[in-house]
Amino acid sequence: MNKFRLAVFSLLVAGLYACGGGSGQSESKTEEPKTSTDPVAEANTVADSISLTIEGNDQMQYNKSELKVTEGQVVTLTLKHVGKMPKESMGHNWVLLTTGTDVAVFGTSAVSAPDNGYIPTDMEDKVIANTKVIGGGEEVTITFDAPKAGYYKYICSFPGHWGVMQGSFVVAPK
Ligand SMILES: [Cu+2]
Repeated sequence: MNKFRLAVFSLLVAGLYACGGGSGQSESKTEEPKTSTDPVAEANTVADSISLTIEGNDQMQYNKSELKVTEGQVVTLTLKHVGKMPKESMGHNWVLLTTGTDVAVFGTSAVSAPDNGYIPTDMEDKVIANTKVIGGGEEVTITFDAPKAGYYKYICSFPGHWGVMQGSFVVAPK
């Protein structure tokens, strides 16, 4: 019995020495962060780019009231006019405005800028990205960098449309 205990004790001591050894300790230290960091890093990985599609119709409506992206993403946005009316009477575009832009002022000013795609020339600095105006059956695609995290507004700046055709563009933090 005593012999057995002694044997177990010496095994434990041997084990402790082995674990306490320089190489044994540093090995377990470097391995631990590896296994705990990797899954987290993977969970936080965000795609470098994102593709969005939004439709406009002959009833003066977008089919989406909110679009979401993540900071730093390259955004490819396609606007489809799923109606049949020409762009002279039911044109649509998609205009992403900087935070704090007065949507009503922008939308009202746009009326006087048909030659500039209904982007008021004195408010171009309020535009983060925009498509040209399209008519029924047409579509247009633009690519731009997502702005910094926050809440933005997008509108159709075709005369009289901004009041109904607008939505939120949400940029999530990375
Ligand atoms: Cu419109």
